[in-house]
Amino acid sequence: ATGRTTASGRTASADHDVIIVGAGFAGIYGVHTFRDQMGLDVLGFDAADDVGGTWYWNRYPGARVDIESVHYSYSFDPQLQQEWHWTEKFAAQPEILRYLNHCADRYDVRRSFRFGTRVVAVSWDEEASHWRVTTDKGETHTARWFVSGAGTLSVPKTPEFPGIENFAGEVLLTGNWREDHDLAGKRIGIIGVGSSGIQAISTISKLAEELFVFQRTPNYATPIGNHPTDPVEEAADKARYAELRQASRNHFLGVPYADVQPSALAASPEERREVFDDRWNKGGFRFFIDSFGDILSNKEANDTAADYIREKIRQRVVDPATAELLSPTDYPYGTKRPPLEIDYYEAYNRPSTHLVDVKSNPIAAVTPTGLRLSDGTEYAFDVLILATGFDACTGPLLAMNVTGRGGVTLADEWADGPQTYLGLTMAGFPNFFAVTGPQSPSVLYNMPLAIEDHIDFIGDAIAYMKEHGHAVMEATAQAQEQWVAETNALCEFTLLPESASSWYMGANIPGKPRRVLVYLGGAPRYRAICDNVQRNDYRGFAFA
Ligand code: N01
Repeated sequence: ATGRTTASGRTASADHDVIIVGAGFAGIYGVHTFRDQMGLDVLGFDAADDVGGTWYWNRYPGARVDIESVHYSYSFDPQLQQEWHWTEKFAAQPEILRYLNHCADRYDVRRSFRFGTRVVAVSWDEEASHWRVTTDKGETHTARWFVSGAGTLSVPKTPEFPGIENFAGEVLLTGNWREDHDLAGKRIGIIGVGSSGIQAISTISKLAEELFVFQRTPNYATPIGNHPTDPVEEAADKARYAELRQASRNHFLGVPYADVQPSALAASPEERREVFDDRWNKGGFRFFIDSFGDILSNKEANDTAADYIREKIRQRVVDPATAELLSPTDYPYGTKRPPLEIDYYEAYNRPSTHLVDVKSNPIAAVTPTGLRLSDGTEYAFDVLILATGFDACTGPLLAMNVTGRGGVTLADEWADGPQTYLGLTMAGFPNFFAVTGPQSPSVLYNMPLAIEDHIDFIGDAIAYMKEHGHAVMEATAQAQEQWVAETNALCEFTLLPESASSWYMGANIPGKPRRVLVYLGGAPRYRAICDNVQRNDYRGFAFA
């Protein structure tokens, strides 16, 4: 308990210094930092039965990371990164979950968490200057600081298909897939061809008796280029790990790529093809982020990449009509988050895998035996898989029913889109921190590094408050207004607004305000801004 005198002169005491939600990458590092490095009293909650976060909930077949595992991992413990061995270049979900379990043991974080416990309300107690956190067990706990490590893609989109409750078979959600399901030899229907759908389709196509893919918007998928870890490469990486981490943190996306060429349009067609071929063959996000610097900002440059991908699709898919249907034409490449794939397009060369266009002929209803389209066509299957995405970035925070100063709810504050300062704090919500929150680089910055940076910022901010005897820290309305304006302005320099259904823009959820949810200035610029804020006595924050 932390007794102290509040601004109003009352002595208040909170049960804990910090309450943190989520036991994924953020919660594990958060507990380690706040509890073990800073000596704070920390209580964590997670709705899951154990650690893992995203990698706990997404056990669908084919789930795999799409940033190289040597980079998509904690950087804070040099010994950990030397000792840990990734078996593949891009680890699959079970291996990442093993890694997070190892970390949970290594830093002994489980004892600070209450698992199987969902936070249902978070309210600021003005008098006591602390947060009251209520769980689905009906308990309320208090803490001076509240830290959300609830993630960005953790609230699956609510199914919007009438009749779904009458489906006789199993309905499985990729984003809430907690155990193995035997899909071999079954007839399966899957809705959605985002990153989750594409990974699941590629894997399930190989084992299903029949697979029906219901596609509304085709995607631009490029090869991940996975392979078993090469021991020589691993040794070389480990020998210069610190340097690699530094290079990652200095890169827009948080990966140590350094081959990006300035402009697709400045290159001759031959040079351009050479670059695209090279990045295509190297795999990972090299094609997207390490080919040409103007792909996300110039439509003509973007067209060259989109044409190249469409050509590849035509080469890989035997049936021309299917290839056509799989080729996106009505939005620029990269304005929806680009998926990485293994054998995805080849799945459609199997006679047992059927692509069904539900854009021209929308889904009308789920029936007891399958699915009916608007023109009356029916499809029958045993299992329905929803790979329909998430209420991204804002969803996880709003789901906790947060109420700030003066009884103002976050839902009301954000009715027209998120309002944050640095994508980490909100005016009117003192001592509240959202790790990888909306309007931070989050999903466009290698997540473990983005998380470490935010946890470190929060730790430093708490230390600063303690050092200066401040009870409360809060973003000013003015700093927040400027941040929101800057985030929105940066988006206007990109092609993102041209995509009709991208979750980057909140456009995948009916009724959600269409606002960019990510800071698009890149991780290095963002980190420089945060450093500057800290060096200037937390400019943009008010203390009491
Ligand atoms: O979700 P999505 P996701 N009727 O929103 C379709 C990360 N991730 O779970 O585009 C018919 O991308 C929807 O169609 P449309 C990654 O950041 C990473 O796949 O709205 N279709 C779309 O095809 C990713 O971006 C990995 O027309 C409907 C799909 O469902 C993010 O998570 C792996 C529909 C949803 O795609 C989300 O990916 C997996 C409807 N009513 C995920 N509603 C890695 O590789 C939705 N759809 C690390």
